[in-house]
Amino acid sequence: MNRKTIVATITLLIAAVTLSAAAFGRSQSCCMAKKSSRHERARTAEAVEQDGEQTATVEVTGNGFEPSSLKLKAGVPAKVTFVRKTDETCAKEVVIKEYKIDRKLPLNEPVTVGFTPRKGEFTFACGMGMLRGNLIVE
Ligand SMILES: [Cu+2]
Repeated sequence: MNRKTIVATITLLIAAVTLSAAAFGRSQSCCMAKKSSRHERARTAEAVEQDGEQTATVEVTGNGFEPSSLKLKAGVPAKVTFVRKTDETCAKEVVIKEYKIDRKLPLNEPVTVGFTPRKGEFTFACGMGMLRGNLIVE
């Protein structure tokens, strides 16, 4: 083996190690992302209150509505923004029957619905009521 071959071999080895390390890192973070989204799904989110209104965002993903449970304050005008992030879902619209809300959710287009919640528990759901989430109003 001449010097050039040795240098080329070492360079290749370093490249291979770097690539596999990068791939490992990616698979690690992908795994963690999955874990955290599963965690997210079980989570109850709370609306943020500011300037006399409360706002929150709910995403439609492959897991359904995330978060699947949303806490709101009674009597404070609410703006809840729904964003559908996937085509692999039947939740292409959102229905909140008690507040007469029925809106189409175009892919990746935020749709904000406004209503003033009253105390109680309500459901937001897809058009057929298969995928659903809860509004907890206190
Ligand atoms: Cu559905």
